[in-house]
Amino acid sequence: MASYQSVLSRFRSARYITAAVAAVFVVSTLYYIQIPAGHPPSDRFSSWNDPPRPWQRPITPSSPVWDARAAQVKQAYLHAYEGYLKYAEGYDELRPLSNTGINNFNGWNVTMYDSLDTMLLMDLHDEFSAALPIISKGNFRKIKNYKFPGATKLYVPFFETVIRYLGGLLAAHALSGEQLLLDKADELGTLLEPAFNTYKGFPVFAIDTNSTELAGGISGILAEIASCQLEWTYLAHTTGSKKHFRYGNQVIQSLVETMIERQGGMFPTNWNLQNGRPGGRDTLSVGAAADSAHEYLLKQYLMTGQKDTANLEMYLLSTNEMLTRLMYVTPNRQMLYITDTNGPKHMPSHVFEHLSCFFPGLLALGAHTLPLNLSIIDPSGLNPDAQRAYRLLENYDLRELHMAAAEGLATSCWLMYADMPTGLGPEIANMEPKSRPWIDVLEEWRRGGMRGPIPGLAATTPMPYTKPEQSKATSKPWDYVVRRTDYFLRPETLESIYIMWRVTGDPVWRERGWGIFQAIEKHTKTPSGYASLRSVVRVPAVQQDEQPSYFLAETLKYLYLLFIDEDPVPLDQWVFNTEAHPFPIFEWSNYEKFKFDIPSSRVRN
Ligand code: DMJ
Repeated sequence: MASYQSVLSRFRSARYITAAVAAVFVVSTLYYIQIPAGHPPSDRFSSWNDPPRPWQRPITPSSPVWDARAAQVKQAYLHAYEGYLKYAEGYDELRPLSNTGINNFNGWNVTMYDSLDTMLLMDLHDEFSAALPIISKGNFRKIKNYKFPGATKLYVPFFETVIRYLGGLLAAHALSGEQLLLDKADELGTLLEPAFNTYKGFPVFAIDTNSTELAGGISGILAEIASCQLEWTYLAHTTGSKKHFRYGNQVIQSLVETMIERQGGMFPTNWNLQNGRPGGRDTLSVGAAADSAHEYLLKQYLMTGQKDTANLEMYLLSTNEMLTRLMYVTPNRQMLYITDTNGPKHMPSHVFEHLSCFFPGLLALGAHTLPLNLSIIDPSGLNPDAQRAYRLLENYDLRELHMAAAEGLATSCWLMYADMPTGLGPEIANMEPKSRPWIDVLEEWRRGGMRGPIPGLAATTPMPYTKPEQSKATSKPWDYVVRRTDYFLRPETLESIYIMWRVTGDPVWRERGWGIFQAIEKHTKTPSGYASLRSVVRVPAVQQDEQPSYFLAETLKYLYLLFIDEDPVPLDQWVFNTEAHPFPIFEWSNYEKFKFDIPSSRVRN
C-alpha cells in the first residue's frame, strides 16, 4: 500500500500514457506470439490459499434459541424449493399463487442454479445432489424465454445471467469442489464473452448465446456494465484461463480510465457503450441501475487479496461523494438515508429505495476489513467537487465515519420494515424534503468539539404506521411517505443486518432479522412457497404471483447465516457477489504480473 501511486497521479502525464500504451502493445504482441488465441496457458495462477471449506471448520457451541430459528429458516427454504420443484421444475421461477412455472431468465432453471450454494450452506446435500444431473444436462445455447423489450428474438440478459447463473455455479463449486459446476461455469462464461465486444470492453445488455448476436443498443447502465469483475476474475482464477481474466480486467481498466478523466467522484448511472463513457442524464445513485457497480469496487479489491489498489481508490473516491452529497438526516426522527441526485446541479430527489439498503452492509464490510484512510489519494489531482469532499472527510476518522453511516442507514432500512403494519419494508419511500445533508450536521458537531454521539444515529424506535392514507398528505411524524408499497421479497435490508451482526456482534441485529423473518412467514407464505406483496401498508397483505429466485439465493441465505452460530463464510475469507454467492478470497501473489502481461481486449466496432 505504501508504495502505491494514486490512479489519478499515475496517469496524469500524457507522455506516460503514450509510453504505457506502447508497452502494453509490445507485451500484448509478445503474449499473442507465445500463447495461441483460445489456448489457456497450462500454468494455473499460483499462490491460492484455499480457505477451509465449511465442514472443515471447528463447530462453535450454539444456543438452542438461535439454532431453532435457523432451523425454521431452513424449513422455509425447503418449503420454497419443494414448491418450485413440484409445480415449476424445468422453469425459472415458481408462481406461488397459481402454482405454475414461469421462464423469465432464459428458461434454464434459475431458481435451482441460484440456490445451489444455499443448499450447501444449509447442509441440504440430498437436494444439492439431485440438482447436479439436471445441471449437467443444461443447454446454455437454448434460450427458452426472455422478453427483451422490442425484440423479436430471444436473448440472454447479460447482467442477470452473470450474477444468478455464473455466480451460482462458481460459489457452489467453491463450497463443494464439484468439477461439473466449474465446467458449466467455464462453458457459460465463454458463451457470454462476445458481449464484451464493445469499444471499452463494457458488456452489452443482452446476447444470443447460440448465434453470438448482441442486443440492447449503445446505452448501458452502470450496474449492468460494471458488475461482472468478481465473476470473471474468480472464473479466471479457478480455471487458470487468462482469456477469462482479460475480460474482467478490461472492465476494471476502463473504469480506471473514466475515473482518471473525471478526477474523482462517483460513476454516474447512464453510459454510452459506443465511446465507453458516461452519457445522458447525469444521475448519481447507489440504488436501481447503479448499486452493484459500487459494491464490486470494494469486493474486487478484497477478493484478490487486497492487491488491486486501483479498485480501492475508486471505492474511496466514490464513497467520499456518497457520504458528502447523497446522505441526509430527517428533521424529526433524525433518520439517516441515502438518496440520488439528478442533473448537473445534483438536485437530490429525497427518494430512498429498498435496493439502496445493501449499502450500509457494504460500508460496514469495508470498515471491518480495511484500515480505510484517504492517504492513498493525491488530492491535488482531483476535480473541485472531489477535492471538497476529500477536504471535508480528512477531518474525520474515515473508518469510524463509514461505520457510523452503516449503522445509521441499516437502522433506517430496518425501521422502514418495523414501522409498517406488515413488518415488511416498502420498495420506495419519499423522505422528508426538509432533511439536511448529513455532512452539514456532522460539520456542526465537529466544530462544536464532537460532543455527544455522532449525529444521524438517533432514530431507533419504530412508529407504527397505522394510517397510510394520512401519510400521503404529510410525512409527519414518520419523516417519509411510502411511494411504492410493494415488497418483492428482496434481500438488501437483511444483507446489511447480517453484515452488521457479524461486524459488531450486537445481538440487536439478530433480533431485528428475526422480526423480519416472522413477518415474511406471516404475510408472504403460501401453500406452495412465498409470494411478493402488493402493499406493505395493508393487512391482510395482498400477495402477488411471484417467488423471485433471489429470495432463495439471498434473502433466506442471509437469514440463515444470521441465525447460525457458526460462521461458514467469514467476511475476511469470502466475498459475496451481488446475488449473495460467496467466492473465496485468494492470495494472488503474481496478480500484478498477470495484470500487465495480458493483451488489451479492446475491440473497435
Ligand atoms: C438481486 O438480483 C441482486 O441483489 C441485485 O444486485 C439487485 N436486485 C436483486 C435483489 O433485489
